[in-house]
Order: sequence, then C-alpha cells, then structure tokens
Amino acid sequence: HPASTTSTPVTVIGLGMMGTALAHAFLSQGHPTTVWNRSPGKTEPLTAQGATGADTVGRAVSAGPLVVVCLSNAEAVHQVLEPEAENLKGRVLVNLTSSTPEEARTTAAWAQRHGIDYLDGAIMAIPPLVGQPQALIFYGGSSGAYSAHEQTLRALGGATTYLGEDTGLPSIYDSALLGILWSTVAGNIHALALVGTEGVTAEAFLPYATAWLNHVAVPYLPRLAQEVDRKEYATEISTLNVNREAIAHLVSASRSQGVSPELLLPVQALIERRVARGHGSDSLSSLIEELRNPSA
Ligand code: FVH
Repeated sequence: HPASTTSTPVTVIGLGMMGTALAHAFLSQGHPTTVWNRSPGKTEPLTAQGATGADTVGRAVSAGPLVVVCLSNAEAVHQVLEPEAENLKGRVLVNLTSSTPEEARTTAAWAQRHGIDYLDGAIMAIPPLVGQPQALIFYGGSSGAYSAHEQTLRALGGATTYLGEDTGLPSIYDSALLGILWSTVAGNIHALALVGTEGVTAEAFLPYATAWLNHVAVPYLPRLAQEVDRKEYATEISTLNVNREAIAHLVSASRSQGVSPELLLPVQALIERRVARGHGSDSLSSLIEELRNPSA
C-alpha cells in the first residue's frame, strides 16, 4: 500500500448520522471523497461540499483504495458488500459499524477469503465530535492496512488507536467503555432522583457528583485494575461486608423517599451473593468473580 496522503481518495458507504460525519471529516481534510447511501437524499449535502455521489455501491467501491463502511449493523454490511467482494479485492475495507467481536471476526474472515485488506473499527464518539482531536476511534486488523492509511483515518479523530491484528478487539473495547458510560449515567440519574426528593436541583448537586467521580471513583480505578489482574481481593478498607450494609441503606432510603432503587438492585444482589459465598472480607473488585462464574 502506498502511504496515505491528504490526496488519498476515500469512499464512504452509508450516510446515516455517522456516515455523513465521516464523509464530512474526510472532505474537510481534502480527501477526494465518494459517497453512497441506500436511500436517496443523503448524498446531496455532501456533493454540495465536493463529494462525488455514486449511484451504485460498485461505482463507490471502485473509486479508490480505501472503502469505509458505516451502516446500522453487521447484517446491513453483508447485504451491501457481499455482492462487491470481487470489486473490493486488493482494497482496504474499514468497517466502522457497531458489531460484536464474533460479527467482526466473521466479517474479517469473509474479507480474508476475498483478498480484502480488513480493519474493524469502533467510534467512541457521537457524530458532532468526529474529526475533533479528542475523538477516540479504535482499530483492529491488518497492520499493513492501518500503517498505510493511518494518516487518512486520523481525519476522523485525533485519538485514533490501533489495538493490533485482532479484529474483535475494537468492538469489545467499545462495549466495555459504553458499559462504564451507561452505569455511570445510571448512577447519576438515581442520585439526582434521590436528592430531588429533598428539593435539591441537579445543578446544585452537580459539583459534588463531579468531585466524587474525579476524587474518589477515578483514583480507585488503578487499584481496582491491580486487584483484578492479580486476583488479590483482600482489603481492610472497604470490604463487601461494609458495602453490603451501605447499599442496603441506600436501597431502603430510596424506597422511603419514593424513588425506585431498580438501577442499583443488581449491584446489591451481586454483593449479597458474593458475601453469601463467604467473601465478605474481600474488596469490591472480587465481584468480578461472580460475573465470570454466573452459575458458580
Ligand atoms: N450515531 C452515534 O452516535 C453512534 C456513535 C458510535 C457509532 N455508532 C454506530 O455507527 C453506525 C451507524 O450509525 P448511525 O447513527 O449513522 O445510524 P443511522 O443514522 O440510523 O444510519 C444507518 C445507515 O445505515 C444504512 N442502512 C441500514 N440498513 C441498511 C441496509 N440493509 N442496506 C443498506 N443500508 C442500510 C442506512 O441507510 P438509509 O436508511 O439511509 O437508506 C443509513 O445510511 C451504527 O452501527 C452505530 O451503532 C453511531
């Protein structure tokens, strides 16, 4: 692969909210960009910006060495690209569609069979952030393809990260980080409902939630990581026994304040189960063993 430059042509297949943002980012970096979308009406805003609208997938794929696909799901990717396997041969296919590791590896195996240089990717940003320095996008797969097109792919985000040859990694990192996002948002939503019962506004509570995450939750993560990697769960500080009492208070307080504790009940159940199995003096990190052995 010749190393990518700002003149490397790029094809974007799929012009949903994300695909459109991707095409804009490539265009703004000066790449000749060809775009295709299943239903009409989505290419016009991009052709007005200088993109070339292709009326078939085949013409879009043939436009250059780098094809980026971003559709709703893996099934859509296969529906659109299976017929183009021959045409994709020798090109680099970058799949930024959300998928499971299994779907990513299945698509990678399909690409391999057809001589298509494949990278799976996961975009850890919402469309408006695409192209920003802090936009984080993970890639996994062909190292040759990545080194050849890293420069071009950086148009999509400054925090572009290559995780190695395993095409399954970007999606597992994606899911893991989204899990942290959803559980953090869930905790905040429950907290705001709780303080709200006493007339405390979200704005008034915000500085404490922010400080709590920055000064307690985040500094705990390195210790959590070490305990998990070493499977060393002994602690004198915050045992499961202590947390079991505290979360029981939270649940009963929530109920007596008229706020559903449902977002936190699963955590309470996990703690109860772990304590019942005799691990009450372990740290919170030992909960991971319950997740790893659900039926244990
Ligand atoms: N939007 C976001 O914030 C997230 C950020 C993280 C990454 N995700 C993933 O990006 C993929 C696309 O998401 P999207 O937000 O662009 O989704 P839509 O706006 O709904 O656009 C979907 C496009 O997919 C096309 N499409 C769907 N099914 C088919 C099919 N069977 N054949 C051909 N194209 C298909 C659809 O075409 P059309 O409806 O306009 O004709 C859109 O172009 C996704 O994996 C997110 O998880 C976004």
